[in-house]
Amino acid sequence: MSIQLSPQDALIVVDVQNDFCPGGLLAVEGGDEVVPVLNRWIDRAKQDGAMVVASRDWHPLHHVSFKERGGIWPEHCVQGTPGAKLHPGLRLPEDAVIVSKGTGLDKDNYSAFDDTGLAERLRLAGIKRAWVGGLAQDVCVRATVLDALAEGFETRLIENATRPVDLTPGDGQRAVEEMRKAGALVVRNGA
Ligand code: VGL
Ligand code: ZN
Repeated sequence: MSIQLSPQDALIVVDVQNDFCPGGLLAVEGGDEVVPVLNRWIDRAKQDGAMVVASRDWHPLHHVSFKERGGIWPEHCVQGTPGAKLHPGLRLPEDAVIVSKGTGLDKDNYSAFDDTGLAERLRLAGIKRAWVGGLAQDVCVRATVLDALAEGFETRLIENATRPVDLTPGDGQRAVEEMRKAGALVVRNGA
């Protein structure tokens, strides 16, 4: 494809972690299929001088979002466990910015912008546009895209670089529509 990025663009790779991939504790169907797509976008970002950000869900044991605490999710992405590691196939550059979220025992964060300082960091770097892909489409990608828009970034969802949890069938498609209505441009082509 021929999309041109620039130093005013940031690629935000959301939660591409083992636990969200097949075999993980909160596996998203086809979750690992986003890896080669995102690797092409990472290459493009590096070539064009864009910033690469990777968020990770990074929960303490007994996190409030877990079923044992009355939350809706099975235990997942516990700090320091293999499941919390970024997918080994993801080729992040050395200067990628890593953002950890969901680190408080009693608070969950779905968005890579929530309590992370990411918006300020992007603004300081002169970033105007955010391109978002990763997992899961209807949970943390959705929240990240909506926050990126609210923070004033021109925001693009890389739809084919996402997969939904679909706790209720159709959640993914509804989330895409919601992101579009909020002002996100939805792109599907590879980098
Ligand atoms: C996520 C469920 C629970 C996500 C995180 O990254 O989409 N989903 N925690
Ligand atoms: Zn989580």
